[in-house]
Amino acid sequence: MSLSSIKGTLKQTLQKTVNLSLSVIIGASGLAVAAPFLFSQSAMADSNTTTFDSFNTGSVNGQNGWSATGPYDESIVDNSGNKALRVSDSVTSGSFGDWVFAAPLANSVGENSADNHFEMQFDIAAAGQSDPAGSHVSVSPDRGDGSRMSYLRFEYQADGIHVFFDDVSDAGPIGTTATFNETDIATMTKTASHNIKLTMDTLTGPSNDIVNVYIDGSLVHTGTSWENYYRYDSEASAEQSPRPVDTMIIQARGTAQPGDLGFLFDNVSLSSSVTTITVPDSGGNTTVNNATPTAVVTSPSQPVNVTVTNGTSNAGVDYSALKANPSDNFVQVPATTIQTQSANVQIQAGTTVTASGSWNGVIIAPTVQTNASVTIPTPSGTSTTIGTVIEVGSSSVSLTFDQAVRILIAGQAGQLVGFVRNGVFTQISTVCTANDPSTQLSANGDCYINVGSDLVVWTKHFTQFVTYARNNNYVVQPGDTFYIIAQKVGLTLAQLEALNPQAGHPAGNFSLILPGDILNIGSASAVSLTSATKPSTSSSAGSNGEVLGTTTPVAKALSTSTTKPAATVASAAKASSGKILGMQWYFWLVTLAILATAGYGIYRYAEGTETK
Ligand SMILES: [Ca+2]
Ligand SMILES: [Ca+2]
Repeated sequence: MSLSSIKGTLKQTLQKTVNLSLSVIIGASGLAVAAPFLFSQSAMADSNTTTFDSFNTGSVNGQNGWSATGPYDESIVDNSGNKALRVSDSVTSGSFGDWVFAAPLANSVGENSADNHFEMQFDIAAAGQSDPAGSHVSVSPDRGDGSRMSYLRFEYQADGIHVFFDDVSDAGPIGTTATFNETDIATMTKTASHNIKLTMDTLTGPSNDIVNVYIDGSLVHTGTSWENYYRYDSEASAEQSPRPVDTMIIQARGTAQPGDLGFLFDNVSLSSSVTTITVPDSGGNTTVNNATPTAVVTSPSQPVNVTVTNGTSNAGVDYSALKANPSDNFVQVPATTIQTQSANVQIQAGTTVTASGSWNGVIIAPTVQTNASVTIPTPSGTSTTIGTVIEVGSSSVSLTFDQAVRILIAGQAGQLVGFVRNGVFTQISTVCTANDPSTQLSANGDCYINVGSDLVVWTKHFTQFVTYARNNNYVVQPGDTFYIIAQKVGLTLAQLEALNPQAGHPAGNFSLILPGDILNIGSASAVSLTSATKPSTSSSAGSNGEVLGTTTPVAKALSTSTTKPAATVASAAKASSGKILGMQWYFWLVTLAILATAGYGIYRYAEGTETK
């Protein structure tokens, strides 16, 4: 049937001119192909899709499982073979069971059902362009008798089709009157078709169902269901419990607008499956696992504790419901703890998380990565051993925070630590102050501190974090001098000498070392492998004599060699550079004496000093 014949059919039916757009219906059919459904692995999951293309024109009632037994303005219309369902508010009623119902799923979705994740998706377009403001239809998940568990209303207004969402707040007990919260969630153009998807997770217990509404592929709203209306409101006393759903109802209630053309529906898909999300309980606690890897946070104030079951893939915390605008790339989050076997992340209350680009609001829980996934710059003659590599945040965007986040890496106290961003390794060389490191960190800053047997990083960004150790042994390379080695490994000359009293030829003669000699450069220490060549630019105001005094022998040597005991590692290194100069002059004189009395050494300490 051609567009003109659709118009003719509608004109016959409605006695008015129809302005049905060809592009609207074609557009509607085009969207269906690109609208995949996500299923869990549940054997119970099922789905159905209706294109209407095999339907007969006229009422949808009785066709392929659809029903519409009331005297309403609904009909299958045809555009050159692409058929669609048109429903208007030309006739309205407060009844339920006789409205338009989609072909039901085999498996219903509900708190007491095997499946607890429901999706309904469809294309919708204006059937005409001249319906007056207020013309509307509503669409809801339902079980076939009008027991709606959520609600979307599409309503013509001067600036387009407004989409209203209603959910229910009712804390109970039974007999309490529910409050229906209506939100105007979107305004869609009237001249194009739009794809609508509503997902509903019916989680066990009150006040915790999650309903998400997507328009043209983008999440536009997150709310809850009508579960508490059925659970508590006296209107539901005949059956005081949340309803399962297996279909979708299309209806028009309220004021009728006779002659309206209403809306076209096409490519209606329904599905049931097992949810992949969990929500915090009344205490804010939840555990994620492979079946439900995502914890969804809907309260902006309740602290959340997420425990990640060991072995969970793609565990994450979804804050998208807290975004002021779903398209925002930032969100303010409540106090959050994410506990995994290898790490513990603590985000402070009220922290704003900002993404470097478009972001779905999900923070991926710390995940252990392979050691081979990072490369740490290692000076020749030395080797490093990677302890733990964890990735946290997002694999697609960089996440930053306006308040420092605490990341505890279990069992890694005493290790060196750094992070990898965009493939570039950066050592975290600043030691945190013992208290309130938030004030210590600049934007994108980091510091670390040993806490018991664990290593804690305070940071304002998420990425890959790496703990590692430098091996004690350094193999003397051709051209090396004590001075060059000290520079390579980030020690002062005095520290290197203190660690190697038996080095040199003869022992104690540091001016003569040979390739292949083994020097002790300390183990994991507070001293940076790279600080000698890449001096820290963080002029931290913090200090931590305790850490310096309680870590490795190298750190102890450092704390005794510096003239500023309270200085941080970074500033201590700087302070000791003056000492290096002092030692250089001393050893220069020694070297001259050695050269004068013992002839030429193959490897001269003086080489190092000449470069200063
Ligand atoms: Ca169709
Ligand atoms: Ca629930």
